[in-house]
Amino acid sequence: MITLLRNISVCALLIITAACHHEFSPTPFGPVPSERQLLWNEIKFYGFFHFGMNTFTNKDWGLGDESPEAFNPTALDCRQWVRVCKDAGMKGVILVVKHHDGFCIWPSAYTEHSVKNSPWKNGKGDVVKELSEACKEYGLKFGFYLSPWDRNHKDYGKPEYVEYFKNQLRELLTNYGEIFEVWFDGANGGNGYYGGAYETRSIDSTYYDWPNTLEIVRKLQPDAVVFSLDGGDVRWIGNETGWADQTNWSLLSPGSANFKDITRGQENGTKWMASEVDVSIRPNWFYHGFEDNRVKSLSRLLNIYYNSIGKNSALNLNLTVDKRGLINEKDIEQLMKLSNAIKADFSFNLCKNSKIITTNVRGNSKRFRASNVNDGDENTYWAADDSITSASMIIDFNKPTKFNRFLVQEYIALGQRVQAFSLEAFNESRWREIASETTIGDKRILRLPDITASKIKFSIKKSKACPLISNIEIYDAPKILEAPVISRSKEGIVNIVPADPGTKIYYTTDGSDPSEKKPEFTKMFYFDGPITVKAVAIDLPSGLISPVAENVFACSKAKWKLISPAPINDANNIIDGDISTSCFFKGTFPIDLVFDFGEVRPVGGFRYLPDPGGGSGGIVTNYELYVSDDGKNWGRSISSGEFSNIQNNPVMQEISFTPVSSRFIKFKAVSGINCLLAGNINYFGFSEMDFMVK
Ligand code: FUL
Repeated sequence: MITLLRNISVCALLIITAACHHEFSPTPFGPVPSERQLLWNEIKFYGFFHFGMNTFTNKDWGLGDESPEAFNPTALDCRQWVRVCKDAGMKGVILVVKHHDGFCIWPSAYTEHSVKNSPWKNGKGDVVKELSEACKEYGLKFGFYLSPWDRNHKDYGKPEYVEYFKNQLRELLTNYGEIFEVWFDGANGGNGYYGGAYETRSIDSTYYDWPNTLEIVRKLQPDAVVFSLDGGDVRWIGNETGWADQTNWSLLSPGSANFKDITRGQENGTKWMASEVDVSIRPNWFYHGFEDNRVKSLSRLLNIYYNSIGKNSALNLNLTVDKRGLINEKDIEQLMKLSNAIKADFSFNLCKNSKIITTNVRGNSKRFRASNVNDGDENTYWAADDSITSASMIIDFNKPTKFNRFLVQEYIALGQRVQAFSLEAFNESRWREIASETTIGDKRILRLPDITASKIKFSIKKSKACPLISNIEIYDAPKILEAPVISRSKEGIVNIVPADPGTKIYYTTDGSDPSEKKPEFTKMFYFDGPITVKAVAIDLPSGLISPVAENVFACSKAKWKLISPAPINDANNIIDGDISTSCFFKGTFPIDLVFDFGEVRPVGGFRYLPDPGGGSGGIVTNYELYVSDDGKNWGRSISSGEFSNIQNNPVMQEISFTPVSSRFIKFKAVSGINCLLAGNINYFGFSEMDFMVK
């Protein structure tokens, strides 16, 4: 009898507990991630590979008329690519299998424009196969980028091409094992070869039949996310420079979202669409030897890491594979610096042994206790009661502790909730606010100045529903120094500015590496001719050294003048060697910029940097260049072309050609984009024009 009663009461208790658990469990709020979005979320940091026809033609966008004969890597080794990614802490890779030029790096059954007609492995090679197998071997996820825009295909713009595109998609989704992400580029339509037509073809948003095209992915690879704003699961962050906004909602109403919404997400978005930051380790996406000295520095890469992964985004970092078919050594060197710095920054979690005290625990239940935020398990979380939309917790170190990183995560399976949070540090018997922020999302990492405190207060100021926090980590990351900035004015005055105050600068002008043993830079100097300046910043007390900064200057621009057209502001801004100033013009395309070098000089190339306002400043996409001895009679153009991906990636464009001697030069901006229309007047913004004058 007693046993029976005991059993009955145990049962009752179990029922009550179960009921309570049910009652206590927070319900999802707003759109939540799907199963495949949650799987993708775990991958977070992955490598992007742009390798194809452009690698061999030295372009970033091919026109589509390139010959498959050109594709011939001499030592391709996809296992090297995957090993590098794995060593760097990446969990997956995305391969560009067909870029806008239409060349397929797998032997597609639907075209002759592929590796099968290249000399590489006598036409028997398949890069997609080699890379997907290497991924399997090393345990990394594999995904692909397939450009919808195809400048090679004769039917591009017609329904036949869409069938071709779908067939290729099926091929890729069927023959290469598990796929984690399918990347569809938004760059679509324009001029191209198109089977010999050499014309401009535009398409509208319905052209690719996205609902049915996406259905192919859903059916063949249900766990793969699609990177696309047209019905996809993951959204582009809106730039190719490597940053997400401070405020970043993983929600979007895709149909009605404007550019700003794409960057920041939408607080009341109707669909879960977390962001991916895609950025290249070099200025452009494909390998170009002339960029070997422009691989991003450690400090830039770290900024990218904190501005993507630290701001509720994934990071898809592009590495360039050179003509050998190997990731270039320069890329590996910088990537490894990044990976070591990440390891060092997150080496010891100061939160581990601290006590966590909170003002509210949901239903006073152990299941939602505050210590869930530092139990190392992202599936447990601290939750407040349903009525609570602001709450705080104290992380007690028990002794003064120095830190400079704060990492926090929401339990996103039940929705993104937090709208505002702050941090306070307790030191010398008072609380002081050290950060006031907006969204958290899956992961937010704050980079703070060095702070010493015995306690930290983390307060959620505003939340759409009761906050659910799964993880908090605190670190004391080592310092790194940034490279100094070297510039030369139009008049030939060289200046070097340290990025970190208090550091000393040492420099060279003979090409050798700068160090403490070389001259210290104490004041600006004049140098008129061609010169290479290298510099480092050194923090003498700690011995920390910055990366080497290098700037190669041609002849000074002291005698240069912009002759026409008359700009809206100071004409010197376009040639002052200072990229922080811009020169604006009014007009319509084509617009001719005529420069006078003041004397006849050999010119071997030019650089063009649009105003960073980009969208509002007007960007030139196609140009022609002419020279003249008198500024009146211009011969045939000595160089012409397109700045292919400049809209998404408005970096310095650098063009070289066989040197010609001349006194006057005309840069004809043939066409462009994003020129702010005021009435029917366009504005063009040039940050800098530079000619390689010897
Ligand atoms: C852009 C393309 O136009 C670039 O060439 C590059 O592939 C980048 C990832 O996406 O839209």
